[in-house]
Amino acid sequence: MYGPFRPMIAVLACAVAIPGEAAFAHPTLDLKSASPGSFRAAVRVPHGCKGSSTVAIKLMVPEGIIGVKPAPKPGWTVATTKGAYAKTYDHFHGKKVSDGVKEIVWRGGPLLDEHFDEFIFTGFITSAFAGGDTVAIPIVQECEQGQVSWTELAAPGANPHDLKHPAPLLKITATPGAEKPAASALSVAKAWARATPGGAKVGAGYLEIVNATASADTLLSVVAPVAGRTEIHEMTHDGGVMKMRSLANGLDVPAGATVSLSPGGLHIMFLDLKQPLTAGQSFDVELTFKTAGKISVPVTIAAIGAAGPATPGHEHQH
Ligand SMILES: [Cu+2]
Repeated sequence: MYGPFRPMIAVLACAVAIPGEAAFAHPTLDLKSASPGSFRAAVRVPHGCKGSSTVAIKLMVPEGIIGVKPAPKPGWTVATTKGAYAKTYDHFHGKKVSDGVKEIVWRGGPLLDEHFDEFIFTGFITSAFAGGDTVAIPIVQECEQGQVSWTELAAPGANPHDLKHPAPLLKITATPGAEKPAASALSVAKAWARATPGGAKVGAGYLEIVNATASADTLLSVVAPVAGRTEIHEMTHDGGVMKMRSLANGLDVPAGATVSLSPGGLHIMFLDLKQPLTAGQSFDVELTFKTAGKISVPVTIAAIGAAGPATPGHEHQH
């Protein structure tokens, strides 16, 4: 019955799909990540400008990347523009560098829309970048008809896939040698809990997480032998009422940040207590972090209603 209409529908679907696909393919780097130091990358140009052939690729060198050199390319001329950097950087062997290539233009082709090509360059990632950073390398694509500026950057927290003309990105990973000492610099301190009245099945604990590393970490879970199970809770306002909410995906600890769990805010919830928490005693908890792994700390138990951990000078009990 509706057989004859089928090819028609298929053709329409294709016509709609093609511009959509074209919008999603954009210039990228073949190199996805690099640690500070030398690198080699190629800009991949997947298509022209709305069907028009590419005749030039202009690459803007981001501040903090120095010593950039383009590779010559058969059928293309290559020109560089040099200038002063915003600051002086350390290159190899303590050599100071304050100027260099800031722009590369490959001109030639034409590179047809149905072909792709790569434009190679090398450079040096300075200590202006650390592991966890992302560097955008803006590209302007010039065609026989029109041009496209691949220079858009996602706002913090936004999805880069929502951008129409995103700049190619390079992820910076930590220098292999620097990774170890940095990773061990996540520490947990000042862990304490409030004593519980007899028969209570829940208690709360507090502590401080100091992340002195260059990368974000996440507290995934806490295990305490005194409790049947343990959760990480946050306090939220809900129509003027404070409510507790379990952080099912863990607690984020940004790079360089100190996250404090304290009364009225973030806390560790001890559920199904096997024994009352008695002031003056202590117990161990084991925290598991995504990157730092397992860290065990002693938790001292302060009086019911205490605002903070008991300090030795204020204890006048026997
Ligand atoms: Cu709670």
